[in-house]
Amino acid sequence: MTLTSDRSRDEGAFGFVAIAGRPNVGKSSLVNRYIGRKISITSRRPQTTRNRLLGILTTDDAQIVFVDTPGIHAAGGRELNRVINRTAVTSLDGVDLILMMITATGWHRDDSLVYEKAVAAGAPIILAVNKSDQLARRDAILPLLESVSRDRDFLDIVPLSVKSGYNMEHLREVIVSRLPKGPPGFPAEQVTDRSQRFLASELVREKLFWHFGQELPYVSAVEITKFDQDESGMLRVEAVIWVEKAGQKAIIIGRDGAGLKRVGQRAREQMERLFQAKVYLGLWVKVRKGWTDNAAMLKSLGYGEW
Ligand SMILES: Nc1nc2c(ncn2[C@@H]2O[C@H](COP(=O)(O)OP(=O)(O)O)[C@@H](O)[C@H]2O)c(=O)[nH]1
Ligand SMILES: [Mg+2]
Repeated sequence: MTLTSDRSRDEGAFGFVAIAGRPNVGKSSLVNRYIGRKISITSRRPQTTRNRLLGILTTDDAQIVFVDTPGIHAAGGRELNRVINRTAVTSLDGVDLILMMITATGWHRDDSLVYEKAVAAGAPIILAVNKSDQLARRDAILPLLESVSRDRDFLDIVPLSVKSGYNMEHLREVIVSRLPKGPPGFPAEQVTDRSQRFLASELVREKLFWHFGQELPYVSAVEITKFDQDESGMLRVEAVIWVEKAGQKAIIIGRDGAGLKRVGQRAREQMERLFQAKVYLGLWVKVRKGWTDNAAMLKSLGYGEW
């Protein structure tokens, strides 16, 4: 058998890679950067991601299916938190690889919890140390790389900056080298498993994170009540923002409706970019007391479901 004939029968790599990490290390940002589109919302606050979401990266040599997960953290309190944490942990089951993310600032206590869950899930683990752009000097990361690998079992360790793009291609190649060979599982043009409807609701939720104070985004959920495309190609989207209290509703709506208008405007712009269509967006704010602790309501809003 010659090398050439071997190579001509070479198959690409295909597999599922779950991204595990405590909240805010840059998991969703990584998926968006690889896919080249905002399919997973991000913010400076923890727990922005609530659902499992696939980001599918197809290249000549491979198809990598990233499983974006909510951050794993020491959960407690409301049912919503428990559901989110459960989703994060069960998303690690049955994947080919786990990409664990930490940041260059050091190993945190919740990182140990994440590592423990990743080991329990059973797939080999690659460690990415993100936000290396925040270090004054690139080699300042070396002591951390050295210390995290002591007593822990990583296939590879890759310093990274999703923000600057540093080592993104290198990490992709490392992942590809560790994935099984096989034909792609999804059409090359498919970038996510989520519907446009879901992505629309997430973009509205992202703007709540961007525009409102500490608490509000955590007691808000977005339900799409209409999603139609008319003959002209215009998308008509209507959505309800659920909150827990009348006061929260007043805050979102804002003076003369200015708050809601701002959220609507920004969300609409991003929908137009993502869906490549003109969008009409109607938003309403409604109060349902205790929805974050109501299992039935959480289910009807799609939490804890794949
Ligand atoms: N400086 C810096 N910030 C980053 C980097 N990657 C992500 N971020 C920021 O970190 C925050 C959390 O990102 P996100 O993707 O939502 O984190 P997740 O909770 O792990 O999904 C956002 O404000 C991102 O813009 C990076 O490489 N460098
Ligand atoms: Mg996220």
